[in-house]
Amino acid sequence: MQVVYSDDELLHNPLNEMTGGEWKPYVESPKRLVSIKNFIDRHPEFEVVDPNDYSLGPILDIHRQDYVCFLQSIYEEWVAEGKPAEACLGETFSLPAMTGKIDPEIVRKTANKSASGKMGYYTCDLSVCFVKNTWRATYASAQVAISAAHRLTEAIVSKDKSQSIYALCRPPGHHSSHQMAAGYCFVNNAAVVARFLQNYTFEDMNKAKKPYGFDLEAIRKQKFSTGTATEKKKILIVDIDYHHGNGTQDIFYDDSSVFYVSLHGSPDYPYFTGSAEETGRGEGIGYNINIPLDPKTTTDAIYLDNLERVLNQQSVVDFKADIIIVSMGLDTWHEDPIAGMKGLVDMKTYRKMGSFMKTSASCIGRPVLFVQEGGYTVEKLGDLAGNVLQGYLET
Ligand code: SP5
Ligand code: ZN
Repeated sequence: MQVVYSDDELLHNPLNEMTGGEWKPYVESPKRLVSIKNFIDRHPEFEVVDPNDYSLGPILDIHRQDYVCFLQSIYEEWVAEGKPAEACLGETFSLPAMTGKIDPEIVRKTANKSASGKMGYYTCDLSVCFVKNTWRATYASAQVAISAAHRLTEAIVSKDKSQSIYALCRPPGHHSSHQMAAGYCFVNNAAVVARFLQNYTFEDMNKAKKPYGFDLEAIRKQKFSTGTATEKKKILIVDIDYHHGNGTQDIFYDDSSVFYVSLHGSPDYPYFTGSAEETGRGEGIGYNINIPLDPKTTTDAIYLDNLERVLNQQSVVDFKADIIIVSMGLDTWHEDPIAGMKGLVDMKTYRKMGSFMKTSASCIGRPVLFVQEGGYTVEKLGDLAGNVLQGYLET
């Protein structure tokens, strides 16, 4: 299996975050990726490949232009205002209770007058922190995912025997929505590739592909394009991160061409989303399934039973997805420092998660793109990721 990875993803390295009323070392650390990469390097069934550069085009198919400008420039503006260089963090958030009755365009203009205003407008919690190279790492993470989608498409077009790939992404993506950073996430990598697979023909992808070389100024000036595909592929996103992927759900909530399924711990972060009653809106009704699980009582068997059941559920099978995207969080593991289900204690469970992505009725015979999300037990991450991927490969 190919693994797309870039060293640039290590450059986002905030010192601390505010968690549960305390300053703690930033949990979403570059060491996470190093741990997974070490495992990958030691196992010959994996081949690490570099990303290419597909410009901002695919990112702007998901995220608003003003939000992407914010990601690109907020850190410099923060420092220029004389604020601390080690932590650019929100302090006052634009909740509907404060701004809901005002014309949204006026709120947007007012928010954009200061760095703190922008942070409160475009972020929603204290696990979002910008440092000097946050945008550089975020851009790399998105290009890693997009490159993986292009390679997977190549395998599909040439009818290769192996149609799976792993995007070793960091920062993660699933809490980020059209114009919001949240929960360590800045760009929603899984959502970006879902749309990229839908909007870009293989020829569009080939045309958009450039050698990867990060040049901040060049990217600011670049012209972006989108794809020309006329027939939308159907994408099934299976989110097995411990946390509910509120961003991914929000992005595709009205959309019947992307089916979002999430298993997650509840009650827990992000606190306001993830209920089983959230089933989609408008055209999207029926294309969103949430399975909240009690982190205190969920065991290996209960977790696997729920995953297997939903992946064999009639509505998901009838969707007849063209491609499966797995939002692969590894923070369900019982020892996770900020998450974890108490009863998920068996590494073999992760192997079975991987094998379901090949054998279940909704996934069988489909190409699979694994996108890395959360997971914070640094010393175990290599084994956890490896088990999911090997479970898939060995089935
Ligand atoms: C991608 C991802 O996994 N993001 C998760 C972001 C979670 N941030 C807030 C965590 C708050 C958890 N508080 C738990 C305290 C444990 N002692
Ligand atoms: Zn998570």
